Amino acid sequence: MKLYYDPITVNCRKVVAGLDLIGASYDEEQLNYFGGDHKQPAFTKINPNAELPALVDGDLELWESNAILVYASEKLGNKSVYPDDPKIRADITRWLLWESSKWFAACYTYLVENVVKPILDDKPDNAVLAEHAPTFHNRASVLEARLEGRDWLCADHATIADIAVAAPMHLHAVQKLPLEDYPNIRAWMSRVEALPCWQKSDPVPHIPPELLAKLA
Ligand SMILES: N[C@@H](CCC(=O)N[C@@H](CS)C(=O)NCC(=O)O)C(=O)O
Repeated sequence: MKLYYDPITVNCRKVVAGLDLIGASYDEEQLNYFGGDHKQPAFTKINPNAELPALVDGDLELWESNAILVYASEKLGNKSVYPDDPKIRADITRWLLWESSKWFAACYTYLVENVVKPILDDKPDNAVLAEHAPTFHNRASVLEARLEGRDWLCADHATIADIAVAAPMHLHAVQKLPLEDYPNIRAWMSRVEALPCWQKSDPVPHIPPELLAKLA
């Protein structure tokens, strides 16, 4: 398997951490997201959406980060991080879909305003953040309720669902995600952050110092 990715992006961090949790080894090709490598024909012939990451395994060209996690789990036969009990699989599928259809967007506005814009020498737009806040809180409340009395989302240990749902929050401090009212999310995120796969996929060492300085 060969992974095309840039370690600084949300969905690439998700896949790098997830493949490690799964125990999958792979070749890699790093692309430069801010340099626009993902928009070049060499990559868009793999992913016509011009989005990172993508995984190639023989004649399979796979995009969508959550599909990559499911594929690698099944290929490796890892039934710990992707249990084969139909109800647990359905539950994991539900959280993967929720992440990509609702949670990613809920967190992404904070990433754009508080991280990407400063990197591009622009200022966060507080009006955009204020308008978006009810959407974030609506979705965070769903996750907060799910985590009541649970250490992990779908099992008594970390699964690919935890990695997928944590990814959009991966820079939550600099993203300035408003997590004050969500003790269950904060405690769960601390557990995710203690996982070796999460620590090894930290994007910060890959961010050029001159860009990092703009976030200080
Ligand atoms: N649903 C896709 C989203 C992929 C995505 O949005 N990737 C971002 C990086 S995290 C990207 O490459 N965006 C293209 C761009 O900003 O030009 C997935 O989960 O793989």
